[in-house]
Amino acid sequence: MSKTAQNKALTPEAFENLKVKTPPTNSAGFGGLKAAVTHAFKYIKPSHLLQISQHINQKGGFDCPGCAWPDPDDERSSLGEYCENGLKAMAEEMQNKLIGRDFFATHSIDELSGWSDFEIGKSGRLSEPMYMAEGASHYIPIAWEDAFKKVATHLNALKNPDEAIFYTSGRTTNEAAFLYQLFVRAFGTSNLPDCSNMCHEASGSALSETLGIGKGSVTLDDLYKADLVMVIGQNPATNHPRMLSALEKTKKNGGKIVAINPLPEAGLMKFTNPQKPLKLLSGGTKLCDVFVPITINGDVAFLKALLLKLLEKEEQTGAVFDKTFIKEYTSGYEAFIADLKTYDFETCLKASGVSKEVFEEVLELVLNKEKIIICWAMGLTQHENAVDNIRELVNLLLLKGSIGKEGAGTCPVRGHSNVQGDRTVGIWEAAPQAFLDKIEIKYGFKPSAKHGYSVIDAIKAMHEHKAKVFLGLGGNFISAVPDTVYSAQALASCNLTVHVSTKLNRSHLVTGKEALILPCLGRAEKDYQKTGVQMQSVENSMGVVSSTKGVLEPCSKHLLSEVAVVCGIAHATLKDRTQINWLLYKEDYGLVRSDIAEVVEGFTNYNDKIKQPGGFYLPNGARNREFNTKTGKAQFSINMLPKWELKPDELIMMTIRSHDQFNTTIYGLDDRYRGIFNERRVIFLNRDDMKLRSLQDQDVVNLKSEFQGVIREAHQFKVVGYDIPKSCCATYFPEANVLVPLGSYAHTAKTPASKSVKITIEKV
Ligand SMILES: Nc1nc2c(c(=O)[nH]1)N[C@H]1C(S)=C(S)[C@@H](COP(=O)(O)OP(=O)(O)OC[C@H]3O[C@@H](n4cnc5c(=O)[nH]c(N)nc54)[C@H](O)[C@@H]3O)O[C@H]1N2
Ligand SMILES: Nc1nc2c(c(=O)[nH]1)N[C@H]1C(S)=C(S)[C@@H](COP(=O)(O)OP(=O)(O)OC[C@H]3O[C@@H](n4cnc5c(=O)[nH]c(N)nc54)[C@H](O)[C@@H]3O)O[C@H]1N2
Ligand code: SF4
Ligand SMILES: [Mo]
Repeated sequence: MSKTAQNKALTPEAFENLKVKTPPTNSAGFGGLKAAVTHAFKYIKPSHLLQISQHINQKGGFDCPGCAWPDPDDERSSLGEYCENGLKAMAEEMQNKLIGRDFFATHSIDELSGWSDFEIGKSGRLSEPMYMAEGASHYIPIAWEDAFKKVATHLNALKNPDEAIFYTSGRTTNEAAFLYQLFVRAFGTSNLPDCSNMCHEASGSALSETLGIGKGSVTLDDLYKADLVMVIGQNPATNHPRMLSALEKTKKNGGKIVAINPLPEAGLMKFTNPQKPLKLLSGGTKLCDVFVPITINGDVAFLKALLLKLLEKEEQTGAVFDKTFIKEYTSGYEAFIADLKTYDFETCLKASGVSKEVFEEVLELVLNKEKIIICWAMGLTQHENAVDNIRELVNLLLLKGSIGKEGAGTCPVRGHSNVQGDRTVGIWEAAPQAFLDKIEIKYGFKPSAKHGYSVIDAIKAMHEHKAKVFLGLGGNFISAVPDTVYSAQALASCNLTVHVSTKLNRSHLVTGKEALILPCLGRAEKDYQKTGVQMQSVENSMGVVSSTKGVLEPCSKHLLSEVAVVCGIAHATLKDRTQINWLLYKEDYGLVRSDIAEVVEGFTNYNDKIKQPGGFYLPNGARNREFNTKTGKAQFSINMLPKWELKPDELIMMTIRSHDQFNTTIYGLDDRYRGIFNERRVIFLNRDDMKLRSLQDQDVVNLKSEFQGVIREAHQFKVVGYDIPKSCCATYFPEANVLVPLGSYAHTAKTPASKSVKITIEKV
């Protein structure tokens, strides 16, 4: 009998062979280089490795498909502008194994779903389009034109365009993303959920409201020039490794660094730049001046404690706040101060879990520094009060006048390599009317003004049979979203699920009645079209748009580019319902860029500017103290302390990334910087909490979360005693996603609260 959707969606509950070592305090250096090269050699051809390493992140080369950390504007290192995890991302994409009709004839989806995510990912690159018929057990080959027709037939059979969901993951280039959202809007819906909904959506909401732009304000150069950089809720050594080289420069220039994190993440403590061989001898740079071991979700409380003390000192000395800035550029100051005064310092500090000594050290720095940058990532955005976290840190920056000046500002560190660009060019279920108006003027149809489904809403809509076709441009929806069991039922209830992908993943196994896998080119591959090899473009975390052009031959001749897939689907679906000639765009991507230049702000002369080595900066009001908010000023905000409480036996759990994964893609089974080898089903626990529960290292436990009366369970995790605050614990994503309730998400932004899941544990 066929496995149920939920059984296929869950990661197998089998153990590998856990080894635990003392976590290192240093990061990168020889260890990182060695790990990356050894890893890469296992999966790709040596000649490919050489070509990749010469062109990745070089001007005129291709953009690393890893994270969105920017490349230096000036000189780029001839030793290579990439990191260990960039190389791993490439090795994963350029695997020398191919999977096609033989693979799928041999392995049923039931069988594949019993494989671990690591095994699924290592099966190879998808090499031809595949189709799964209703009731079938195996995928079979399908011709591209037939696949397009199949999608078109399903879409056109819907009663209402809002019954289709069009998901995007953040690797998609500007050109493909623009065409995709154009197609979706021409089809008649705004249902464009994306990975951003689960990622920095809360940053976007909070920053738009307070500073008038949903992106960060700093450049790399600012980071070098800051007096103080606060890194909150972020693990750069693993997730944005080259950020450590930038922080090393900050230090060299005399800047201080504070890390606020429940875990003493390795790279923040000490870093050896692998591109500076001499540093390897001297043992690296101590990066972090103060480490703040905060309790999970203690950030608003900690920031409030800081704000209260800053206010106290300002009232005593008048020398703490930037009063000229506040007067000229901000609004809401009085109300904000009045509200702040209703809080008690001791209560706030206690709620943050931070000691007075550590607090004083941070206070000293914040009091005395003028140019402050705050960097953050998922540790702040994946909570029910995520938007408050970010608004509160903006309050701090505003008081210090640390916005829109050299060496100061906001730095939300983005995840996927083009997640920021995708949003800029229109992947947004809640796009502003001004953007929709421009589409109407340019293309002569009226896009739906109704907001579409975000990820959470899309899952509910599928579950309630309000949505019946799911199409994913990249990504691995079922493993990335919360509440795996409910979400699997949602996907399985669709008439058709379609994934445009480079590699096999679990989402291909949790199918609708019918399913398609449409394989596409990767970043490093040459994109041959009628007018020659095409260049594309991406935007990094600091708003720089640059070109990316593949250098390797495509791994299979049956692959299409994402642009070609989108054009194929659009043409088959819309026929002559619009005046848009879809098939022309795929012959020359310059035509797409010409359109973007007309429709999206900041892209004038796109085709010329993209040729500049290193790309070009998009306009950024906050960077120039132009605040595009309701009041035209930077907005102070009022944020409450979060109100949650733990029952006596409960812990608060964050779901985090290991060093050997890119989101749902599992590179390997180690988490070297945390001393974990050969296992992913682990739970990091405070040793006192272990004692309380009579647990020993390596004991096997089951996890349970209860939310609004519904119990969710995840079985078989091994206990690891770790340096983590009391009552806090950590597991890896995606294994623990089954415990994240769909109904627990950030207010305003709807980011799943996957960093604050209340759980209980039970020894097996
Ligand atoms: N190699 C690699 N690179 C990646 C990715 C990857 O998976 N692998 N993913 C990419 C993507 S899409 C993203 S969004 C980014 C993610 O980058 P990160 O946000 O760095 O990733 P996470 O592992 O989710 O780590 C969150 C960090 O926040 C801390 N944290 C958790 N809860 C709290 C809290 O309440 N308060 C504070 N102060 N800290 C907290 C955790 O201890 C952890 O250090 O990385 C991108 N880059
Ligand atoms: N519990 C928990 N859940 C989380 C998070 C968390 O911290 N905790 N983090 C959230 C975050 S920040 C994010 S961004 C999401 C990530 O969600 P997604 O973006 O949906 O997931 P990824 O794992 O990045 O997607 C990997 C798949 O993308 C495909 N792919 C890779 N490269 C390309 C390409 O160039 N083109 C195409 N078409 N496909 C490609 C491959 O088939 C691969 O299997 O997960 C979220 N989920
Ligand atoms: S820091 Fe990010 S973008 Fe840069 S090489 Fe590493 S993974 Fe790639
Ligand atoms: Mo992300």
